[in-house]
Amino acid sequence: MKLIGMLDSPYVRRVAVSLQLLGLRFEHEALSVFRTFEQFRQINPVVKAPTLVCDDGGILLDSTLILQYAEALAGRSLLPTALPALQRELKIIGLALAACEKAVQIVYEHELRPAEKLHQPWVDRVHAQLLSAWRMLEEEALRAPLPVTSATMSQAGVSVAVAWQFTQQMLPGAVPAGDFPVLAAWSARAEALPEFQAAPHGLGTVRAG
Ligand SMILES: N[C@@H](CCC(=O)N[C@@H](CS)C(=O)NCC(=O)O)C(=O)O
Repeated sequence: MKLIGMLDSPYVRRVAVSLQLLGLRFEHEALSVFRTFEQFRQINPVVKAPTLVCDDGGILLDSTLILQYAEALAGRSLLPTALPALQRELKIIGLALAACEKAVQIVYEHELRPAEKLHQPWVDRVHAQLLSAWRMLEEEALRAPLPVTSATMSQAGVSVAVAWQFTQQMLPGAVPAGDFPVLAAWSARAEALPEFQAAPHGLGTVRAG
């Protein structure tokens, strides 16, 4: 199977790291939804990253749905089964995905919209939502540490780590690391894991494949 999309997308990176943690082999093609729109469109006319091209040639989109497929393929899950643990896990994933969405919205507002058309009240609203998501995640991480080894990393951990890295890289200063000391320290440990090192945020290709 082949993962399509750039590792500067937290959604693509989430899938790239998770596939490795699940022990699945895959190829990676770092196509951009912007710079290589036409090439991407040949694979998925909707041009959404990530796109997964399955071994039978069929395509899947949306990181969460791709991960559902990947877990069925691997015969194991990065989610806990016990209900209280699952509830906390899903809350953290939801917050991390909201943080990704809000950070992406701010990036698009600045990079895609002409400066004179930027609507500051909308940017302020989205920034406040972004900060709320990170505050809630910091509280969660303070309340009970998130696992941070290759053997224990769960989907919540993967999602928080890629969301944090994306926010810090793409919106420097928008979510000051000093205000989120638990997450900042935890993220550094997550990024040092081999599965993250093999798929660093940026323009490159997954090294593990
Ligand atoms: N909910 C989706 C979000 C994916 C998403 O928005 N990806 C961005 C790249 S970071 C994209 O495809 N942008 C191009 C577009 O929406 O037209 C997921 O989890 O995969």
